[in-house]
Amino acid sequence: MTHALLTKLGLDNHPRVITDVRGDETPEKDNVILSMNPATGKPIAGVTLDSKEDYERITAQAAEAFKEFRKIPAPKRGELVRRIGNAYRDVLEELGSLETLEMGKIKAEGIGEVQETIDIADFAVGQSRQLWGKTMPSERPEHAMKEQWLPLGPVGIITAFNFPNAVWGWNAMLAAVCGDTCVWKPSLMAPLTCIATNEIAQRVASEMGYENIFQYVIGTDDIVGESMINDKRYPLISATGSCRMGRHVGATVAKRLGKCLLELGGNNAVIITEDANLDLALKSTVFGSVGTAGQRCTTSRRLIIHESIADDFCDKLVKAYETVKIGDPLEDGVLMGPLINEQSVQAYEHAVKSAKEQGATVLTGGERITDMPGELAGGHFVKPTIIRVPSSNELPIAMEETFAPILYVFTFKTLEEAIDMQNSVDQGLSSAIFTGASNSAQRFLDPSGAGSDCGLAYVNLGTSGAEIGGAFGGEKDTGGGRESGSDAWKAYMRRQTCTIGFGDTLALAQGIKFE
Ligand code: UN1
Repeated sequence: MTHALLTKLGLDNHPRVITDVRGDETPEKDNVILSMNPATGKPIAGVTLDSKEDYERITAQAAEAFKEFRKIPAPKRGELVRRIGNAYRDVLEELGSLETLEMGKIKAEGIGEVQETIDIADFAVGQSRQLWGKTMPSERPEHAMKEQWLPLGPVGIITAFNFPNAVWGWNAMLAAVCGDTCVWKPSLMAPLTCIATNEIAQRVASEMGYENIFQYVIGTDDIVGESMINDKRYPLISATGSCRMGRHVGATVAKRLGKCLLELGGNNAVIITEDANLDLALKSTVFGSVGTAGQRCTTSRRLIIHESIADDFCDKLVKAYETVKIGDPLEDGVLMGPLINEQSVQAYEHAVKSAKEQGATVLTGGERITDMPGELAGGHFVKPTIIRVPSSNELPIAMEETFAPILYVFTFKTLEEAIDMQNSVDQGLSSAIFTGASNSAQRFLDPSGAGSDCGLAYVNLGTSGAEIGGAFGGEKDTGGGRESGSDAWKAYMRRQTCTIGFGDTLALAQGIKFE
């Protein structure tokens, strides 16, 4: 299975990929990392790391290629992206399965993620004919004003392990129609998905005669990451990851006055009012908190439920959690795979322990799974967990984002209190309300800004699973960036205001006379 997948995706004979890895042995080279299967703890393949010199070469190539690529008409760049989207359609299942193998999300979600890249490719094709600027009336006679959007330069794209394909897609598909070249620094936990994804895009680009449009650098934060964020040749760094990482990237890029697009952590809550469709709320909450084993930035981490329905809803939720099939993420019917690695399991255990010490009650889960059968015994499996917060509604650990399937349950009396609780964390990515009352829904979306303070706000839907058509991202410690749909394309271009005189008389703005 693994070998056939690697072959189909062109990774079996790839110069960067070493497929004859056995056991836990690191290949005999210090510039090689192992891509591990989190469901078994066994290596899938080795990948050679880029050095500082490789980084320099790749960046120089991206800068050089940009000079020509920007001259290609935008709709023609759209044609490139259209062909890339189709190339992903051809390997939808294989690429989705590779993700599953490498980072452990279930196959349906792996395929769903590649679909998200295809969707953004389709979106970007249309966008390539709509890189619109405005015209505005000049205050001077015989003058015209307009703004135009111009290609920006090479874009540095830093991605996390949890969305190893689509987050690059959000950036790269738009960047390409905008006329930018891309250099991708993937997570060292998902290098194979990066190589397979990028090779397809660049193969299609090469077929159209465009070289070095899509490149990647696989390396450590110290060598590759630091070089990239400090490098003026990247006018834009788009980075996805933890708030800690984002603070460092943001400060470093700001120091050189570059642009940053940050998509960082979330601590997303679901509010459920007493008049909500509870069946819908239940199903959505299970997907939102257990999907991707709690490793989405949009995962539901807090449930804020009206006190009158809390006990009953928790009973049902516990029952639903206990039916979630945990196992090999490639197997049909499995709903939850492993966490990415042992550190994540430890972070999960630490959060559960802290919650108990802080007075909370574990309603279900709370421990790693030690009796997985066969090969899965070496995997990083944990039980999806529901933790009931003490009636004081105080639980410091719940203010932190733990990248694991832990849902903390809070209760409220008034909607105002619920919205305050929802907004009381440092992050501001995603939020949701389940309610049957239109007034409550509208108060959650209050146009004065007094409702949810997040970048994403859902009504009668869970916190995860955004469509690509909207702008994706969040406020506060989530970093403020917006990716994918709406007008997120503007981040990948520079704006120029053009004022054109077409008469023979000098006219100064603000009516200034200078004679
Ligand atoms: C992420 O977890 O970094 O809204 C991205 C969602 C997905 C994207 C998640 N469309 O859950």
